[in-house]
This record gives sequence, structure tokens and C-alpha cells, in this order.
Amino acid sequence: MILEILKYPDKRLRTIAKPVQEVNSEIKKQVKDMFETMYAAPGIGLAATQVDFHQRLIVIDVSEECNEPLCLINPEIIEKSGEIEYEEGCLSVPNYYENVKRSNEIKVSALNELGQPFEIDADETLAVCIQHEMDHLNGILFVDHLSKLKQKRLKKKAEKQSKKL
Ligand code: K2U
Ligand code: ZN
Repeated sequence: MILEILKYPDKRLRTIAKPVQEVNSEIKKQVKDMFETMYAAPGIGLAATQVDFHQRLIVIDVSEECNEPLCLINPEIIEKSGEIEYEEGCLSVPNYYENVKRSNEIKVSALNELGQPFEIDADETLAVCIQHEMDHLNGILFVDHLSKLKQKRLKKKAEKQSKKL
């Protein structure tokens, strides 16, 4: 089912997600619902924190045909190099895009949706997306990487937005 995506500056987006203890049927249902929610947004990534589920679980699909689903449970970056600047957006911070600098190549270890450990070498968009989603699990939003001035302006705009609704 489609889940509700929390919107900035919702405090729940600042929660630190806990490691997944066991990839049981509850986790498998959560993965399924997060993929459905991500494709419907549409988005190329979604972290459990954004749908108010505070465990370390990410779904991603950066493919053109939206047919390469990637699920990362308890992801850890074990190597990183290079630097890439990418104009990022966020489903929790609608209509706001800014350049963010991140590592361009990363090696990530995680469990897949069956609970099996695997490693992935990512670069470019996939590397950016994985780092963006892993930030979510640590309560970090891409806007936190921006200047204080830009954050102040954005917060005022977002609060005005939510008052109007
Ligand atoms: O909110 C999210 O975590 C979904 C993000 C993931 C993402 C952010 C920045 C760069 C890459 C991925 C996206 O907003 S999903 C929307 C989107 C779709 C296509 C290209 C870029 C962003
Ligand atoms: Zn995001």
C-alpha cells in the first residue's frame, strides 16, 4: 500500500533509525510498501525514516525503466573516494533543489530483502542516492548540507507552505 511521506520540517524526520534485527514478514511487507510508495511518488530512492518507520531500511531504483529495484537493509559504507556535485531533491522537501557534494564512488555492505549479506560498488547517481538515503536513516536531510542562510530561507518558506494547507 502507498505510505504517507513525512514532510520537512517534521521532527520525526530527525529520528535515528535502529538496525533491523531480523528480516521477518513485517520487514518484507514494509519493503513492498516502500517500493510501491517510491514508484508512485515518483522517486528513485526512499528511506524508512521518510515513512515514519524507524529501522535501517532503504529502497532504490535509479534505472530508466524503473525495473531494477534495490533494497538495502542495515547498509554500511565500507569504502569511499572521489567527489561529485549533484543537484538533489527530496520527497520530504518538495519543490526544492540544490547542489550537494558527496563521494563519487562508494562500496556498501548490506543485507538484501531476503536477509542475505551482499556488497555493492556504486558511483554517479546510484552513489549519490545511497548516500542521500543513508543520511535519512541518521536524521540528516540534504538541506542540512546547505549554508545556514539558505536553510533559514527554506524553513520560513516551508512553514508558510504548511500554514496555507
Ligand atoms: O527523498 C528521497 O530520498 C528521494 C530522492 C532520492 C534522491 C535525491 C537526490 C539525488 C538522487 C536521489 C529523490 O528526490 S527521488 C526524486 C528524484 C527523481 C529523479 C531524479 C532525482 C530525484
Ligand atoms: Zn530524501
